[in-house]
Amino acid sequence: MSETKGQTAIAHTNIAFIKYWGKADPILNLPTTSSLSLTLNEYYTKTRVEEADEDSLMINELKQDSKRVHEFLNVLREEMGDFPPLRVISENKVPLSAGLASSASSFAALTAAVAKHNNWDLSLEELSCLARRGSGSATRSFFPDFAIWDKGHDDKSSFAHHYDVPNLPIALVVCKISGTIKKVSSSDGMRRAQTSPNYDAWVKESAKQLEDMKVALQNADLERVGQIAEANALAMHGLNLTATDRRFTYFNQNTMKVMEEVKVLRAKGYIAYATMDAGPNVKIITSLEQAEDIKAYLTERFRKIQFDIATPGPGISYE
Ligand code: 2P0
Repeated sequence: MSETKGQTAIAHTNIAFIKYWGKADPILNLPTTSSLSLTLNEYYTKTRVEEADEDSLMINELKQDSKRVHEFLNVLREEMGDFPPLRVISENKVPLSAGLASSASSFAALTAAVAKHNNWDLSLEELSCLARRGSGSATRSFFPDFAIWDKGHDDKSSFAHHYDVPNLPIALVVCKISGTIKKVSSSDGMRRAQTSPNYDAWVKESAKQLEDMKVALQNADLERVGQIAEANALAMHGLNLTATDRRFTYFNQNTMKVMEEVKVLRAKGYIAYATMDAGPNVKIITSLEQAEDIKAYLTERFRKIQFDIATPGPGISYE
């Protein structure tokens, strides 16, 4: 039996501790700030590309609108040279569009699969640079554990690299508050956040927080890592609330309630800091040792919310 020629790649999603929230160039996806993330073991996208008659997209066995993927494949064709149409078949183990950054793992896996399929000899940094054109956060999903996306100043200088952190026993308690499709896309959210009068101050503060975060990571100071990440996330969400173009929030009542419990947990002596992305879910930064306790505590209080424990994950791989 002849097998269809194709290639499969697996990318894990990442959660930013220092967020990307604004574009200096929306076409090239150049960010206004550098960002830093942790790749997660539990959530990933596995993508296979096969030659076909036209570009198409299936996610979890359902046919999807392929416009964004088709446009991205055309960017790759422009940058790297033409290749035939591709059927893109994705298995997504990330809750779709609910603030668990499925576009990060999706565009990283797609870029890697297409590159390998076409025998392009590229470094992880070069793949990261290409993936940026599909989705900014995808730049960081090629690397295990921690990655930094240096904002750069043009197409070739804006990509992520691995950030080596010695022995940090970190875990996240992921609160799956809502799995519904978000109302404001990340791109639209960023555009509107950039109309906040506080935006320039955020850009400046973010650069300082990134440097502080590197020190905290090198010192394996989990408490400080959490403090900086929480402050950075709240400042990001503050931009949304203060946008002059249709202010908005991704938070709902449960987001606020879980955030209150995070403070209670801290008062009880736990390491617990919240970070939120383009959705209502709260990710609680804690230690591997305390994660189960925190999960049990929250499960007791929020019977309808599902809590997962996520741990540092691997970089890109192929099948
Ligand atoms: C991040 N997020 O750093 C930030 C924090 C969400 C909140 O990157 O427009 O899907 O495709 O470049 O990467 C989500 O935005 O946006 C994101 P595009 P993306 O993880």
